[in-house]
Amino acid sequence: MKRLFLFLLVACHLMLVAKANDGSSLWLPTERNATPSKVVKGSKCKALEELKNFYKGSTPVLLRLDKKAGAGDAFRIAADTQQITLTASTTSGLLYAAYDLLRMQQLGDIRSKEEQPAFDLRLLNHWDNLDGSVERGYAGKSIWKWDDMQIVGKNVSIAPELQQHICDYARANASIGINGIVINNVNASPKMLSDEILRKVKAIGDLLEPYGIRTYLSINFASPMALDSLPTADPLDSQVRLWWQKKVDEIYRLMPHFGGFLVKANSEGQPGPGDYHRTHADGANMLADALQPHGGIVMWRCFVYGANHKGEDRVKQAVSEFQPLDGQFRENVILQTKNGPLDFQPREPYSPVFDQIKKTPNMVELQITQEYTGQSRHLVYLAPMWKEFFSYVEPARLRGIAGVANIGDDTNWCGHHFSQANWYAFGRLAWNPQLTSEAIAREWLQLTFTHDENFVRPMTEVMLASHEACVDYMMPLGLHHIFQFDHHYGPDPAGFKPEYPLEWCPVYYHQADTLGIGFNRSSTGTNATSQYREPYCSQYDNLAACPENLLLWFHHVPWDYQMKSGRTLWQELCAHYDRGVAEVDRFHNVWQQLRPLLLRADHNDPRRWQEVEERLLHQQENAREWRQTCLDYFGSFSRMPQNQ
Ligand code: GCW
Repeated sequence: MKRLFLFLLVACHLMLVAKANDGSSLWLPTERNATPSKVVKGSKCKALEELKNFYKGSTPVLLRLDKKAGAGDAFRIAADTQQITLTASTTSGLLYAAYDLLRMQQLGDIRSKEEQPAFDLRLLNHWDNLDGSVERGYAGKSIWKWDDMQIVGKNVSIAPELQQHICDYARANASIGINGIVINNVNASPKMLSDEILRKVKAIGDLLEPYGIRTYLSINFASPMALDSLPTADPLDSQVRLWWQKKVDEIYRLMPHFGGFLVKANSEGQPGPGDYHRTHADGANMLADALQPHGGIVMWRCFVYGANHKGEDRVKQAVSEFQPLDGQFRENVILQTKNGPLDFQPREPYSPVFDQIKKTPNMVELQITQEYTGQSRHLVYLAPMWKEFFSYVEPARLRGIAGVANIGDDTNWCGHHFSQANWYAFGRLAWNPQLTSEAIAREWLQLTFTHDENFVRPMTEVMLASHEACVDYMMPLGLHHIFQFDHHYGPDPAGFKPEYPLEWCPVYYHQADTLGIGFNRSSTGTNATSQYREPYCSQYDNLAACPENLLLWFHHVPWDYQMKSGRTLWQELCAHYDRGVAEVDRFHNVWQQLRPLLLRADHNDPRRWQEVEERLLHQQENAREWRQTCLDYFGSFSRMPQNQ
C-alpha cells in the first residue's frame, strides 16, 4: 500500500514536471502520438514524419507532391470532413503545409487555404562567434557547440544532445517558414573557412537540410591572407580570385546545398575591397563569380560608414557609397540593408537605400535580438515596428528578408519568454508581411501559453502597446542613439568620448543646446531628407509637415515650439517619457492579475510567470531611469520645469 502510494506520488510528480513549461518547447506542439498516426499518408519526407508524430485528428491526411502545384515553397490545403489533402510541388512546400496544419490543429480551426511566401529568402543571421559568445546575444552562449563536435576520420561526430538541440532549432524555424541561416557573425573570423570548421558546418547543415533550411556563412574579406598567407586580398588580383574560387569549390564539394556568403566589408574595422582602393562592387563581384557556377549568392551589407565618407552625416553614407555603384553588381549579388539608415534604433525612418538602389536586388535586415530595445530584459514586441517599415517599403520590391537572431543556449532559447514572440513574428512576417501584428501576437500567445481568452486578450493588448511604450520611455519624438556606450543598455544622453568617432557619441545625435533639440537633416542642415522619394522627401524636410514621431530625427526644434497637441516641445517630451513609464506600470499590473490564470495553465508551476514578473519589475525601474536621466539632462538646456 505504502509502495503504491509512493509510486503514485512519483508518477504524479513526473506528470507535472513533464507538463510544466519552462519555455523550451517554444510555440510547437509537444505531445507526440504514442504510436505514429495511421491516418497520415504520403511518400517519405520530413512533413510525413512530423504529421505522424503530432497530427491528432481522425480525418485522414494525404500528402501529395504535384509538379503542377505552385512554385517552390507554395502549398495548398484542401480540408473537408472526409479528407485533408496537402499539395505542393516540393518537399519543403509540403513541410510548410504540415506545420500550417499542425498550427491550425493547435488553434482549433482547420481550414482550406493556399499559401505562397512573399520572399524566397527568409533568413536568420546569427551573430555567433567561434568562441561560443554571441555578439548582441542576450540569451546565453551560442547554440553551436563547436567543441562538442569531433572530427573522426572523414566524419564529424556530434554529441547526441547537441544533435537533438539543433534539430529542435531547425524544427522551430521551419514551423514558421524560415528557410536559411547564416551560422556566424558578420564580424567574421577567417577561421570559419578552415577545413575543420567547414566540416563541422557541413555536419550542422546536414541536420538542417531535411527541414528545408539552407546554410550560409559570413566571411572575412581578408581570409586569403589570414588562412593561406597570400600577400593581398585585392579582389582584382588573380591569385586572390583563384583562392576564392577554390574555397567555394571546396565548400560545395562538402555541401552541395550551400547557400552563399554574407559580407560586412569596410565597416567598423572589417577588411574589404576599399583596403585596395577597389569598390564594394569589385569585392562583391569577385565572390559572386566564384559562387555563380554553383548557384550561390552574395548578400553584401550596406551598413557602411566612416570609411569613404568620413564627416558626412552617418545616416546619408550608405546611399552615398552604394548608389553610384547601382547597376555594377553581378546578378547573384543582393544588397542587404538595415530597416533604418542608422542602426536598429527603437524608431527610425526607413532607409533611403530602398529608394535609391533600383537596379540591384535588395534585402532588408531586421534585428530580432533586442540590442536597442531593452535586450532580453524588456517586454517589447517588435512586429509593429517591422510592419511600420513595410508601410514605406513594399515587400514586392525586396528579394529577401533577414533577421538577426535572438537565440542562445538559455533554456527558453531567447532569454525573455516574450522575446520568443519576436522570433516567431519575424518568421510569420517573412512568410506573409500582410499578417497583422495583432493576429501574430494572438496566435503566438495561444500556441505558447493558453487559449484562455482572459489571458490572450489582455496580453495581446500589452504586446501591441509595448513597442510604442519603449520608444516613449527611451527616445520619443525621433530622438536616437542616446544609449550608454558599447553595451547599448540604458540612457547616456551626455555621452561623449573624445577617443571615439563622433558618430558613436549620443551628443552628436540629439544636438541639444539652449535653443532646442534635434538633428537638422533638412535642406538647411545635412540634407539627408533629399535621399528620400516623394512625398517623404518634402514631408520630412518641412518642419510643419514632418511626422511628430520623427521630428527630432530630421529637425533641430526650439524648446517652445508648439506641437499639434498644443503643448510646447519640452512639455511634449516630458509627456512622452511619462506615458512610457505609465505604460510599463500598466503592463506589470496586467501581468500580476494574470498570475492565477497562467499558473493554472502551467499546472501550478510558477516558473514562467515568475521569470516574466522579474523582468517586468526591472523594466519598470529601467523605464524610470530613462525618464529621469533624459529629462534631467535635457532640462539643463531647456531650463524649463518638468511635469507642467
Ligand atoms: O548595431 C551595430 C552593433 C554591432 C554590429 C553592427 C553591425 C555585428 O552594435 O555589434 O556588429 O551593428 O550590424 O555590423
